[in-house]
Amino acid sequence: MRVQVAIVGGGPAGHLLGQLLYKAGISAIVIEQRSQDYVLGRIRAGVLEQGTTDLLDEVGVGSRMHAEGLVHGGISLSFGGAHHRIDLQKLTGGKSVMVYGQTEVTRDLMNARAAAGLPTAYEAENVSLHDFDGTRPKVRYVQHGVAHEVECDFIAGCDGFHGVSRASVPAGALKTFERVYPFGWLGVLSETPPVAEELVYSNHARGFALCSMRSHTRSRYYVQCALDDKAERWSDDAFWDELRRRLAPELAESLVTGPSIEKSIAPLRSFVAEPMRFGRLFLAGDAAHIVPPTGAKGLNLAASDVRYLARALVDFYAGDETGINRYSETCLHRVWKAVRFSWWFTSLMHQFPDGGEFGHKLQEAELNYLIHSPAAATSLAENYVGLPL
Ligand code: RFL
Ligand code: PHB
Repeated sequence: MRVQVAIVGGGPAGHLLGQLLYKAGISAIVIEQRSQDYVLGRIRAGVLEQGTTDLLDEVGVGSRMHAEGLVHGGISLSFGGAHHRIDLQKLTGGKSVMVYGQTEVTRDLMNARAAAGLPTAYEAENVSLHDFDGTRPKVRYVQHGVAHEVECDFIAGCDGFHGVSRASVPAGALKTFERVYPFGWLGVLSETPPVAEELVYSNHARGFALCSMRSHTRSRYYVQCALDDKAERWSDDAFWDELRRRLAPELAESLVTGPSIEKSIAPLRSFVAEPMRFGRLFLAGDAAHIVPPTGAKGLNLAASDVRYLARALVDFYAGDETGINRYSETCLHRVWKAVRFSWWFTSLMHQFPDGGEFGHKLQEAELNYLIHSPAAATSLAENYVGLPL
């Protein structure tokens, strides 16, 4: 098989790139190691920046998001027994975020891809990348026991943090930057109405908690947990008790609980690989960088990477190589700002083993500063809704 672009990884980055290229008349295949159901079973992001929703509109998959997604003009910060609203809309000149699950974004993109009859290889095993230091790269894989080879002009490595793409770059050609946080997030999805109309980020002496949602009847909650904790160790009741303890009393009292539909633990990490291009291989999304979920930036960064990449490839086929040559630099400029924001928000909201009383007092002072100073709140708000592309 021959295509212009072989996309390795069929998560949100890979599928969104596939749709952008399709709209631009560039041929591509998406090669995904898991089944479609497995990819859609992973519960992850929930908050989309306007730049991301604009992109989904641009590729023609925005209608269900606009019908079912929830537009939020604010978030709350909870600490010291009370919660305080940050008015994102007022502070950013009218911007808001869209609460719509990553699973749904991916489902909409997969459906559009299938409806257009575009090639996708699910359950691709032993995916390997070849000759991307020249002009005729290849991707090989085995699907249902049959070996395949795809010849292409470019490979887009959209296969996440543990994928094969970044690992295929020769040692020494990439520099990596990493911070692993000394805790994780235990997340629960439940068919219960959300405790508040908007998201609540809570700093509590027992640890961070986040109240999020997928709809008016489906909630997503997280509590900070130890790195070596196991989701199986948490009964639903133990989770709800712990969450309640970490919320301001007024919220805790109105929390509606129910059986969990999903329960999992995610570690928190900041990671960047530079550059994001090696020859004809381009890394995008979690394959190139990871941010802790506190700022809700991971999926949005994946979307901005593939937006830059799609535009660069369109320019390349029109005879202009500037975009592909600047791809890494352009992405990293935005990536590092999101890395900074996610690190800052994580540092502000979590309990650190070595934080001590001094650390906690500093967090309290900064939270008070945030809710009383429009300048400080504006900095949070403009990062939360998404910095300009
Ligand atoms: P993904 O989603 O990991 O998809 C990569 C795909 O590649 C496949 N793959 C391979 N395919 C072929 N060959 C191989 N060798 C392969 N190896 C892997 C995988 O099966 C997978 O299908 O990366 P992508 O597309 O870059 O998307 C990134 C986002 O998933 C991620 O950044 C976000 O989920 C992060 N994140 C959040 N981001 C937000 O913008 N807003 C949020 O509110 C938000 N909340 C979160 C989050 C991540 C979380 N976890 C679990 C880390 C909340 C959580 C708890
Ligand atoms: C989520 O709904 O899963 C979510 C929302 C906001 C975050 C992280 C995760 O910052």
